[in-house]
Amino acid sequence: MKITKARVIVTCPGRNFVTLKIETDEGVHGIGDATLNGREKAVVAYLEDHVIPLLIGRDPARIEDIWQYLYRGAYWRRGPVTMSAIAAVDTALWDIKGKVAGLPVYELLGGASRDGVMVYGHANGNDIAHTVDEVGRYIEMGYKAVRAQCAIPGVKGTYGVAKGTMYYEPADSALPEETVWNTPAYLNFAPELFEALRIAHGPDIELLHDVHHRLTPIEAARLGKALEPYRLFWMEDATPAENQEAFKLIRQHTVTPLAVGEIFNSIHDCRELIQNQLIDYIRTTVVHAGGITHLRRIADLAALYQVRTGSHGATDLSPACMGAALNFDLWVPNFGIQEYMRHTPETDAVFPHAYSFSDGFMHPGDLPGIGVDIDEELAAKYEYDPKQLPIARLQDGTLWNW
Ligand code: GCO
Ligand code: MG
Repeated sequence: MKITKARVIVTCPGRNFVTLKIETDEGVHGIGDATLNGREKAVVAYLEDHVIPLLIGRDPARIEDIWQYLYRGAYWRRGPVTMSAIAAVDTALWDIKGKVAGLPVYELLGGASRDGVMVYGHANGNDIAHTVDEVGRYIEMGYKAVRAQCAIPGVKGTYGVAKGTMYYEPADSALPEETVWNTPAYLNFAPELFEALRIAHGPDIELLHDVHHRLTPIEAARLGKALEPYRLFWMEDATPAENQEAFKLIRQHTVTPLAVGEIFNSIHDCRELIQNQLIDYIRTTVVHAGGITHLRRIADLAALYQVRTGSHGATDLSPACMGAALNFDLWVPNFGIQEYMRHTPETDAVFPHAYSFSDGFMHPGDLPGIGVDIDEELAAKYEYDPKQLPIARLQDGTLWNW
């Protein structure tokens, strides 16, 4: 079998998605997500100009060799653009291999390790009462785990303010919106929020929280300690993690479990965090961390240290990524949880898929491959629409971390 053609499809059914479609001389095709939120066109160019010409004529069965060829062969290694492009190729090739074998990708990886994949949803509120209600709504829908984010009183436009409830997109303007960040107000407020959530919803529901890189290590340590009575499933991205050693400081002060890694793209970004047991969950995902082939290496390293997976699953990842991720999750022995922010019906229609949600768990379905396809005719109706994530500034105007 040979790769005869590969194309990049850009569509915006409410938000931008980049998809690579690889076709073969035997009529089998595969797709992979290549969406890099806010920097979509960089991956399109990387694929079209530098990757697709290298694929034509290759045997799509040689997934590992093609991965190594694109990674080592480029001379330039790592980085979100490179790794998202490689991920798209890798995912499409696993999709093809599954279709050729007549098996879903989780069967190729070694078969199911569990019956379903526990997912968490996003509850956002304008104040504590609203957030309590929103978490309640997710519990009613069957969720066993919910991420809770809430606007901080008196701080305008803080992260987590609900612009919509079930569907919202953080990247929502052509030029970045500017928001204000206030660490002391947040640190005072966050424990109050989780106290209210435990009082309202009891001890069993899993609660998660995303700090979005807003704290310094010692502030993160203080927050982790303050949240201990409310038994979080995890505290996510408490501080920027380029400096992996920073997590030592957080770890020394708190037993709140730590999750990090949604913006990592290589095993080297998390190697020290994992080997030094500084985190509990690794959030690298198929599309931004080099595809199934590389994510498997990260998960295997993590397993040695009882670190579990908790892949990023916001809507800036397309259903093609979600299908691949769910196949991965169903297999991976050290699975922890999967994020699941629901795509809009428009997006679901562009990407027909086999995966499903029931009572807090998801299943990738049993279609051969990743179980997701793209309706190209429908995709063509939604033109690319530039959108960026907001930025955060401190009250004195200093640019802060998003
Ligand atoms: C998450 C992410 C989202 C981001 C989005 C930005 O944990 O799902 O941090 O909240 O806003 O993925 O690209
Ligand atoms: Mg996050």
